Amino acid sequence: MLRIYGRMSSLNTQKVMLCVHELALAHVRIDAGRGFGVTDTPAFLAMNPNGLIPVIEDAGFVLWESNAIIRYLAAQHAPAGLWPQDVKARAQAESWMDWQQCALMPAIHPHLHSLASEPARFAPAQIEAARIACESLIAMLDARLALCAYVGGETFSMADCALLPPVHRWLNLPMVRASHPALEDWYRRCAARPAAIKALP
Ligand SMILES: N[C@@H](CCC(=O)N[C@@H](CS)C(=O)NCC(=O)O)C(=O)O
Repeated sequence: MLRIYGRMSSLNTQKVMLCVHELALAHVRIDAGRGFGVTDTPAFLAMNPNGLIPVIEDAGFVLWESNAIIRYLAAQHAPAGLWPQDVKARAQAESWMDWQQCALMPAIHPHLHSLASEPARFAPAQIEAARIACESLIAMLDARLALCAYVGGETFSMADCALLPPVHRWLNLPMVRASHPALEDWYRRCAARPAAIKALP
């Protein structure tokens, strides 16, 4: 059976669990990371030398990096659903997934830590710079969602699995944000899906 290592408070684990629940996959999730430990054990480091979650093990096949895991599960279990069949549609979904990792996450990171878990880690100027960067990135996603119903196109895809958890965090941070109607509509539709209700505590 598919095994997922990761604590549910981890955004990257939430992305994978959203995909797992969308696909209704039989699975076992093992709490790991932060207070749960596990990630510094030789057995875990043999699976992921980075010592980070999430990691999956699927009949002996081990994979780390949340977006790689989402791609793998979508390609294997939903070739016409979460994994768009059309090569151009798939490439567009993938470009937004890479954007989530390379652009959105670095910008949102100081907010998640300073407002949620580690108040002293970032200086006020860094937080303000991150807020401005996030607003501009979120505006880009809003413009995309004004053109199509979901991040990858007209249907829910693996790109939505990668984007929903960070947007969920952003929209629930206790701070003033600009209004983004298309993004907020997409968020409401996606967050109401049964898989999202399970994956986003
Ligand atoms: N790029 C990696 C990032 C993985 C990552 O930073 N995971 C965090 C949790 S979201 C982690 O393992 N933190 C240490 C811990 O929880 O012990 C991915 O997308 O999977």
